[in-house]
Amino acid sequence: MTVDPEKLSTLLHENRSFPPSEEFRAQANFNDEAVYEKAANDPEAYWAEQANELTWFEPFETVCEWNSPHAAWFLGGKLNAAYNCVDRHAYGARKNKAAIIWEGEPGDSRVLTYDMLRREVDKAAHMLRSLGVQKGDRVTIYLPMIPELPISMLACAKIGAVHSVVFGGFSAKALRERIVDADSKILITADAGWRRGGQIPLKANADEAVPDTPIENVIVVKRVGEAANVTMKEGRDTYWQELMGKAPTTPLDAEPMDSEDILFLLYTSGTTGKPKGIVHTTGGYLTGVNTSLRSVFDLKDSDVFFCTADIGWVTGHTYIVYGPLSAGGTVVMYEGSPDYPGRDRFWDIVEKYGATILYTAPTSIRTFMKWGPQYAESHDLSSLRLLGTVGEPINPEAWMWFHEHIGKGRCPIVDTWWQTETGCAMIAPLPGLVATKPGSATRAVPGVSVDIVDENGNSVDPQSGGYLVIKKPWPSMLRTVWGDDERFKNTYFGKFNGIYLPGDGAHLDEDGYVWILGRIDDVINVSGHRIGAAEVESALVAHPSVAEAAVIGRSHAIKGQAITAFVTVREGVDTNDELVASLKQYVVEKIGAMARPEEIIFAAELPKTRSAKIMRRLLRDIAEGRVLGDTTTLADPSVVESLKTQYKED
Ligand code: 6R9
Repeated sequence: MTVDPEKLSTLLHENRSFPPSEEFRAQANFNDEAVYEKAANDPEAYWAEQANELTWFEPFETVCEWNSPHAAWFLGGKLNAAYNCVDRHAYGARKNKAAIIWEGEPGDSRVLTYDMLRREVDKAAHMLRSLGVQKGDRVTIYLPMIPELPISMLACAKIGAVHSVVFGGFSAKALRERIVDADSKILITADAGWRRGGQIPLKANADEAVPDTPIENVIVVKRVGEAANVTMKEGRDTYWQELMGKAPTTPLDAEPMDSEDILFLLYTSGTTGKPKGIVHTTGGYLTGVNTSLRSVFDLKDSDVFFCTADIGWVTGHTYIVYGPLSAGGTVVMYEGSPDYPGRDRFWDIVEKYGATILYTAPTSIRTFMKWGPQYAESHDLSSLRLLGTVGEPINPEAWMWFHEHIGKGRCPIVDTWWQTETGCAMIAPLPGLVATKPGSATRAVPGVSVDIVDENGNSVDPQSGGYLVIKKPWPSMLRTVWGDDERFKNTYFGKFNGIYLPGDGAHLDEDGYVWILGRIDDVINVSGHRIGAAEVESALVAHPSVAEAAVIGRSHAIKGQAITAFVTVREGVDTNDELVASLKQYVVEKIGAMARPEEIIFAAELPKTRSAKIMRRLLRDIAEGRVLGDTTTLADPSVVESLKTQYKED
């Protein structure tokens, strides 16, 4: 495995440290250092204790069964995720507490108390049942960031249906692929979504995606209204508002689910062209995410938790829906873009709703840095008490900017490393216990054991990079890849037997802190979004002018990484600007706008090893203008020379 030496040396020189203040420590939910040791000595006892924070219809008998690489948690237990996130609060002391504070991009807003949320979820659950949805059926949800999105997810959970949320930025083709893979009969979408004042044509995309899939019913939330100008297909499409109007208002009993029943699928990119449906189950996932809110995010009843992610990604699933709501918290959910109508929109929201915890991505922080601190300074941010980041490694400068300009030097920052597959934060400080260092996610949370190993699976010396691994099962781990258990085994457990391989490189410092160095596989992280190089490549090679394509991520000051595509065209094709535009558009149509290549480089040939493997490392070196590494395995060294010259000219 190769580690970027420049990156390593910058990180090794980072020695600022920020211990928790006495004040923060004193009030923190987790403020006894002994929790780490206790959990390490007996992880099952720790997780069982955490699981008992949930409401179980029937208690579990076995904490964990590890049939490597298959884990099962809290066996014998029965519970329901929606009951835990909604009913137990709505029928209790939190009845009139705000569960979701929603802000629409145009400035409209809606507050749902736990009681109101319970009514909506029950109605939606009745609606789904009336359309024939049964326990175990998959429901695909393709919605903008509007309250109907968490309501739909929770309605599925309430009746034991499996939701598969597809991010609204995905194209019709990507949506279709996910519908087919999940074999969903129902699609919930909206006429359109608002983004920077413009519309995202969700219904039009759905119309293109649905034909010849198993979808029988499309439920359409009217969000934009007239202006969206949609056509409804007779016998297939019905407005959400119409169905909800007809749905019974009687409370609906939650389906008692086995702990290991599937809660949801969420597709994520891997190293092949086909996205993986990550499978999460009920008891383990909910235990993990609920614990995370109380431990890493120190959630209290008085908190207002603002997570800026989209629910279409795992961060939104865990830290807008299941985590905060299972813990009885108040979440702020924002529909639109951070710069609409002005660049102070997030700060306006923090001030307006008195957000106390803000969880966002390094790419957003770098954008705010570029815009300057004046936008944050024009708002009262004194309600904030804790900040968090996720999605990619945060560079120490961005961390310091966040600390100074948003946290005003007094809010701890939790840099949380995790993945769609892990369900919730795995490496992150407990803010009342762990001193933070800018750029490090610090150490594994209690009950999780991480290590950094070499090719042979042996722990590496501090300061030399290696593969990040998780050595023992944890409750919120993925259970399999939907419909492809072989892929699950090979991808995550193939390299080191029985040890989970996340696909990230990392190193430890002398204090045992983990520093994540980024992906070691061909997954590109653009603004915190995971995009498989192979997915973009297969989109490109489907274009009639393309013979071959190799796609890499190169470092980018704001996005973290940007996509560069090296393309060989077919005989006789002109490599002009028009073709560049057409190729970029082609990728947008196949995957979505977030996968649009930043640049397309035409190459007469791609550098390959003698066994015909494309040498992406070399392409990355070329794109980042670095001195080239080892080229001895190259079949034809002249290919690289000509590419280098050409890249400079471009
Ligand atoms: C939650 C989420 C997972 C990949 C992961 C890693 C990168 C996420 C990070 C981080 C460094 C952090 N990543 N958080 N890298 N520090 N705090 O983002 O899930 O979309 O599945 O992406 O993101 O490379 O492997 P997902």
